Amino acid sequence: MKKKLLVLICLGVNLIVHAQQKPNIIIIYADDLGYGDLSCYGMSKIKTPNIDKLAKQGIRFTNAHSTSATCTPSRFGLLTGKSPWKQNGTGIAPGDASLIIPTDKPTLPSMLQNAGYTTAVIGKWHLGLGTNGIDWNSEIKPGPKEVGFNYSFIMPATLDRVPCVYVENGRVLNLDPTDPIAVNYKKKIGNDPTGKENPELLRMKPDVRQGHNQTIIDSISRIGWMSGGHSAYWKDENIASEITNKAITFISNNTTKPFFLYFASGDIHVPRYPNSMFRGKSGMGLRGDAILQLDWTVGKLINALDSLHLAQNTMIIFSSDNGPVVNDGYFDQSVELLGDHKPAGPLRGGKYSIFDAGTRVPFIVKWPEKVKANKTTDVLISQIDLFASLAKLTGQPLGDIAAPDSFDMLAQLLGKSKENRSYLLEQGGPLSIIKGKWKYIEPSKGPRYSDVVNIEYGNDSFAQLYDLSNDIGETKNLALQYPDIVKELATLLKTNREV
Ligand code: NG6
Ligand code: CA
Repeated sequence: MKKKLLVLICLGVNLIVHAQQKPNIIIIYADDLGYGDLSCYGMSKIKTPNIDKLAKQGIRFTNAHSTSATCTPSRFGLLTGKSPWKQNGTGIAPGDASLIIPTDKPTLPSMLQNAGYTTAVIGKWHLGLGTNGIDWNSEIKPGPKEVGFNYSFIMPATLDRVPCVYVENGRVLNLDPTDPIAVNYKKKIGNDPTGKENPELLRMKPDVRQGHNQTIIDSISRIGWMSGGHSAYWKDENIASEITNKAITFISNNTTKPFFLYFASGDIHVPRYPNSMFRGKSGMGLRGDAILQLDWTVGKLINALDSLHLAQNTMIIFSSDNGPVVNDGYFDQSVELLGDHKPAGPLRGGKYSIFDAGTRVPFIVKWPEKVKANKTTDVLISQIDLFASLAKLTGQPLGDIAAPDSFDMLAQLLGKSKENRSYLLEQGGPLSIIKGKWKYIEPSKGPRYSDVVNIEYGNDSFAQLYDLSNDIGETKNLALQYPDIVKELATLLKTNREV
């Protein structure tokens, strides 16, 4: 009898252990962080010890890509597993855009909910909210909750777009109902000062070639006009610590069941106004200071996991939504103080670009339980693959409608396979495709270069073909030498752009 009881208890314990075996999953998504912006990816001017430690304890990918060279489409691809160029309206979203993620199809967070995860998004959203205009003064939906996040604490668009307020679980935080919020992207509303009319109130000058001179929030003028909501304004220098604290609270509240945290840092997007702990500390201007703040954030999250004894079975995936830009709307001294630092490392282009710096980004996976430390891999992988890979990891079927463009790359994420994605598409203005060593960029009419952001877009009216195996900087166009490869890749690209 006693023996039977013991067996039963053992079985029970075993079941519990098994039930807990699914790892926690955290995606830390930086904003505009370039391939060369971390010391573990070759930056020498400042150090990013916490992110470097992640890489040391896990796998550092050197050929991982976001889908797109800007924020909204990359995030759309990450969360839906669908290529953003297959849906209209997935370009950079204004601050009053409607939600662009369909609520009737599986998403990365809803798939993980089905697998038993409690899910949260904390940080930058930039995927639209509501359906036909947003009333910021009542419950804002559909939004994160309707696409599968149990908890949300978000900056609605970008740091440089109004409204500059946090939205927690569909409600503007700290809103005074007697001072309601109105937002307009077409014309000025309300009497709040703007950068255009009151430049003396600003802590950094907007580059008016790029707008950014509308309503002033926290002494910085933004894109778009807003009135009301004064008690709800965020303070730029506190954003990093506020969202980090929210993340730590979420983690602490979910120690007994698996959780998924999509942590979308506002760093290092403009306007850059990191905390006084970091301002002036990099010697590289506010952009460098924001990199230090991002690294601090990662350190805080790791410490929280360590102290809750969760680190061993938590999978952390660190990456960036698109490549680097130095002046993206404000004169914040980042250009003047950049020195010889190369935000894109050896790559050509930057944010907005179809050259590789637009989409080839830092990508690190750490999961002590299953992933061997101290590895580097050049396996070709896309962020869009996280959906199918994490579905595989958590035993979720994808069915016909989920994540149509996501490939299962779990073995690669865990360092167990070196097999490249068979090919991969990227989006700048035009599309490009990488297959093996070859990269083909389709012809396009857009400008080749922007002197405003000082970035080569990579547009050309002729086809471009580069051999990335010995020309990672895309300097020699080989299209005329290899017409058959151009033809093959152009056809493959065409088939993959269609729905
Ligand atoms: C651009 C903004 C830029 C930035 C970007 C979005 C202008 C001229 N430039 O349109 O400042 O906000 O949008 O960046 O308005 S992203 O990382 O969210 O895609
Ligand atoms: Ca971005």
